[in-house]
Amino acid sequence: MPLEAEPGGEPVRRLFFALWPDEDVRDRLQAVVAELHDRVAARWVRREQFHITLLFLGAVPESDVLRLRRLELQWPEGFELPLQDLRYLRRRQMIWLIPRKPPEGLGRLVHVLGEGLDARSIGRDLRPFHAHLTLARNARCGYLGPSSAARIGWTVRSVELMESVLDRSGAHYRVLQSWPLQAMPTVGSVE
Ligand code: 3AM
Repeated sequence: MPLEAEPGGEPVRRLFFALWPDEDVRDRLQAVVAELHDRVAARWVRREQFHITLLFLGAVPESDVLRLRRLELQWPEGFELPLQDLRYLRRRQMIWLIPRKPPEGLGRLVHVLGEGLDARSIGRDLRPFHAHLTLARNARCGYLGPSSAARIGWTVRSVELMESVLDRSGAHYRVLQSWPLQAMPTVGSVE
């Protein structure tokens, strides 16, 4: 299905699925930005906007927004998501924070979500998923080097449906719906 707005004038909203960090993870992400801020010219993502995009839906007609908010899927288990590596994408002028090895749980989640949307004929961007958290855009820098702060352990327990609202100052994101993932097995539990 195309991502463009439906013909006929039905209102559309710009939506995507994402992982939305808690305040503690946001603090640590902000510390990474603070460390880079003075030596890299860039448009830094604001603390309240940090997220990891899982699937981009684009312009969704209002009638599908309700269907999406009521989405019921066999959600997989939550997982640990370590974000260790800074990556500078020179051509796109972006700075990403990425997991060195994306956890299997993350791949499973994106897969379940994609299959669930396809089964309901809800259109989405089909480009392959690359796990990353965008820290900056319009970045001009050389080698970033390791960041002492970039050892972020994030326990992912939920998945979010996000709305992106564009205004003159850029995009603002808000959580439209959140689904808890299955509880993780307790480490060290004995039969
Ligand atoms: O989380 P990041 O910053 O990587 O780049 C946009 C942002 O991703 C991406 O969706 C997230 C929230 O806007 N995005 C925007 N337009 C897109 C498109 N047409 C897109 N991703 C895929 N296709």
